[in-house]
Amino acid sequence: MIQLAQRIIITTHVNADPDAISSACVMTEVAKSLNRHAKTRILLPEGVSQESKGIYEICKELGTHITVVKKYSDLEELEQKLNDLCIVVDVASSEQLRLIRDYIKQSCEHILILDHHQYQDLKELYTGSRAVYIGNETHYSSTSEIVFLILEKVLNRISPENSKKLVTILLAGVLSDTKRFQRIAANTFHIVAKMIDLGADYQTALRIIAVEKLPSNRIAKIKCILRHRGFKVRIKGKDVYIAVSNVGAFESDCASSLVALGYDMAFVLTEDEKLKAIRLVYRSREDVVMQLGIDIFTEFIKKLVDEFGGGGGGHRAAGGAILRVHDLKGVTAQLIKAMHSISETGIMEFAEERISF
Ligand SMILES: [Mn+2]
Repeated sequence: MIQLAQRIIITTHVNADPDAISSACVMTEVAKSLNRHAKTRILLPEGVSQESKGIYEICKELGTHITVVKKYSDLEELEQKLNDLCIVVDVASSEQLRLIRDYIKQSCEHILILDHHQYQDLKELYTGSRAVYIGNETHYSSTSEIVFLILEKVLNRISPENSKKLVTILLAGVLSDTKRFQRIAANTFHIVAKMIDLGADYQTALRIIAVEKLPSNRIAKIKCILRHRGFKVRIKGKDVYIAVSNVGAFESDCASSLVALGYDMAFVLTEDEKLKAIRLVYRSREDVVMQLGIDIFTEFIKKLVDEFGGGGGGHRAAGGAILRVHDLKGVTAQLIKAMHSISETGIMEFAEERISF
């Protein structure tokens, strides 16, 4: 099919993650190695995720034609001709094609679907027996593994230098989808070993998907830790550690850092100058909240919303609110009051001396 095609489209889900972009990029090279004459291009609905930027650059360096579709008019640059073949990778539901969903439905004569998700809804693509599916969620933990097995067959047609790049980005795709091998399928390690044998560079793969946090994010977290107050309360006979802090931005990273530090719950306040209000986020250890059988939203957030106005949302263990008051002290005082009312033995605040010079 690839050999006979004149126009080939390769596409994936919105906000392509490393597994999606690597699979699309490698399938493009597979198609090009089999058919130099076809017009082969990648269509990306809405672009790529932060983690995928490095892979996107490598893919561009390989000379791949990539069109990012952010609005319908971006599709106009494609001639209104039929595509002989569309290869849809890492897509579990046609909804995930977002803006290009109709284009794929209408312009593709044949569709090859490569995917590893357990639950799929791709009925729309199968009309008139034009679609073929390759994948199996118990065998493969990522689409990159499936694509690797296809790439292997044509490696003799690709330069050794490019082969190494392609297997490395596929390895990055596997690393990302398995959360660095925390969840794998039957064939994952076998395929990864073959990738390494063929020149995949593990360190490079790890590095290209590492997201560099902005320096401002780091500063926000440091301020959050320096400003925080720590409390111990007693709920259902158990000691529970609660942190309260405030920061100008990155409040959810701040709250997660406090939980990572050892607190069971963290509340972080931010003054919103535009809204003249206080934004609040809360994060907690899911296991502790479950054990205690409490709901942070009802025990804390709802009380604050009743007091100050505003609204909030989230789950029993994580969420946020906007409070219609421009008063950090007032909100903090109210939070401490809520701790008092939930605690069986009053509250204890941690206090440590600082070394003074
Ligand atoms: Mn995937």
